[in-house]
Amino acid sequence: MTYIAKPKFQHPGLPRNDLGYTHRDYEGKVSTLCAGCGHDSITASIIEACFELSIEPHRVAKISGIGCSSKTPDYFLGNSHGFNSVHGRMPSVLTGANLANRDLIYLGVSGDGDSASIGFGQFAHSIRRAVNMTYIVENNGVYGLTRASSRPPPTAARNPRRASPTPTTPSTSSRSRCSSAPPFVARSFSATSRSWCR
Ligand SMILES: Cc1ncc(C[n+]2csc(CCOP(=O)(O)OP(=O)(O)O)c2C)c(N)n1
Ligand code: SF4
Ligand SMILES: [Mg+2]
Repeated sequence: MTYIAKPKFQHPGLPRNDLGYTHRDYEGKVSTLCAGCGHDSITASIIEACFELSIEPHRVAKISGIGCSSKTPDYFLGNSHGFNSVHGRMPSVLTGANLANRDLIYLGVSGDGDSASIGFGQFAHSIRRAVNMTYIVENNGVYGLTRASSRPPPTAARNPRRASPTPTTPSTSSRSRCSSAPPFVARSFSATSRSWCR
């Protein structure tokens, strides 16, 4: 995985949370995603939420699959545990880690391709089993990392990178989650990130 380490310097006047940490303590490496990618907005919101909730970084485990979205755990919570697993297999790896250590806070980071295509079964069963985790699906409407491929929950609109729309029934990952009765579901838009970290 490509990365650029961040400089350690920080302004001495940065605000601190109840633990005495600044936002810098919740950051990771410099993102190598495309400039303006919405995934980076989600990363910023996770940093903000963990700062505001005064979460101890060493108590968090970030587990992801494969994709641009699944690269993002490298860009936040650099002092947390993390594992970048296999495409669509984040839920099973996270479930195993959860069985081994129930004291950590588990963040599962995935994409619409990772969770609604190759990993759809794992996605559904992790909810059915009520695995103690926060499952984040960064839905950009495309297989971003592999470029130009239609992803599985198509809308009526054309894939902007493909000439033809996918001719199958739309299914959204949040609708699938609701049918499995998870305890809490939230959905937001990365361009309005201030609203969804609260
Ligand atoms: C088993 C397997 N099949 C296919 C791939 C190729 N592949 C890598 S990323 C990806 C799609 C990722 O899409 P998504 O989860 O939506 O993430 P995004 O890049 O859009 O954030 C695919 C098909 C792979 N790495 N492993
Ligand atoms: S290819 Fe798409 S999803 Fe991947 S970093 Fe670039 S803008 Fe983001
Ligand atoms: Mg995607």
